[in-house]
Amino acid sequence: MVITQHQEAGLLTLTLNRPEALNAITTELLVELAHALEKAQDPAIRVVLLVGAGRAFSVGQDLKEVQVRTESFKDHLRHYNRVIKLLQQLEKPVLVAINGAAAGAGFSLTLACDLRLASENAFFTPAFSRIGLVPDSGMSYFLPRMIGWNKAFDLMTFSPRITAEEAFELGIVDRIFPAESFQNDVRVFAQQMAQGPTLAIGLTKQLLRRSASATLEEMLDYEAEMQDRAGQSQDHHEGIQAFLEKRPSRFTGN
Ligand code: T3D
Repeated sequence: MVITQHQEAGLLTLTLNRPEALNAITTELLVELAHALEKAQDPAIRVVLLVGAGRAFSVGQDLKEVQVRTESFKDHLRHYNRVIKLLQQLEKPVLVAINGAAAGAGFSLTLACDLRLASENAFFTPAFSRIGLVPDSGMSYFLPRMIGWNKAFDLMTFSPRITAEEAFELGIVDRIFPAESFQNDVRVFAQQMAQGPTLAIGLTKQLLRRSASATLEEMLDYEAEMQDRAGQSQDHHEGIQAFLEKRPSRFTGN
């Protein structure tokens, strides 16, 4: 298996497990990842965490595999696109831990997740332009929305290496943790999130996705619809009770 899975108290950790190849992405990896994300719809899973084994998150498409591939780029990209859509459609938070390099489609994968948690040693590079390709796997969608058109164009054109700190300043990275405690810090962060109001967080994710292409009127209606769902949840009831009883909430994600 090139995607390994570990489930603990509502947190599903999916590991890109080709450390000897810096988690370069193969068709096998994409198929396994898509399968794991489909299974992550299980309500018992409240948060998904994507990590890379070894010293990199992922260096993108395995360029050795490209040499022996017979299908067209367009056909091959269906495997990537399936994964990107599943990451976005999951009605629960998807976190990604970036321990080292995130290059090419490895960078794109991180952009499709909801929060990027980086080690201070992490670095990012679009990489596509260096090998005469255009950005794919959603990079041209997510990056301009995160950092603005001109910065996205600059990064995607020149493919510099940007450090975790630079990515944080740009608004790509959401948290930076020290390298020596990275794994533990990420696990604690993710476990805490998995004990939160994950149903409401999942609905918030849907709101943000819709807002990328909706009018204010459409968003006001959609917010009302989502609030109706959140307002009927056990978590909302528990949140009110906990507030009135002056105690911490015990959310279940229901
Ligand atoms: O359908 C399609 O195929 C289109 C989809 C495209 C999606 C894409 O992701 S295209 C972009 C693919 N990725 C790249 O072009 C990145 C290439 N790698 C690099 O630029 C650098 O390796 C990094 C900046 C990511 C990391 O640099 P560094 O100095 O930490 O490591 P390194 O020394 O360059 O690489 C270490 C080894 O990993 C090395 O192998 P060796 O010499 O030790 O045997 C290198 O060849 C290998 N490696 C790195 N990236 C890839 C790779 N092998 C296969 N595929 C890679 N993408």
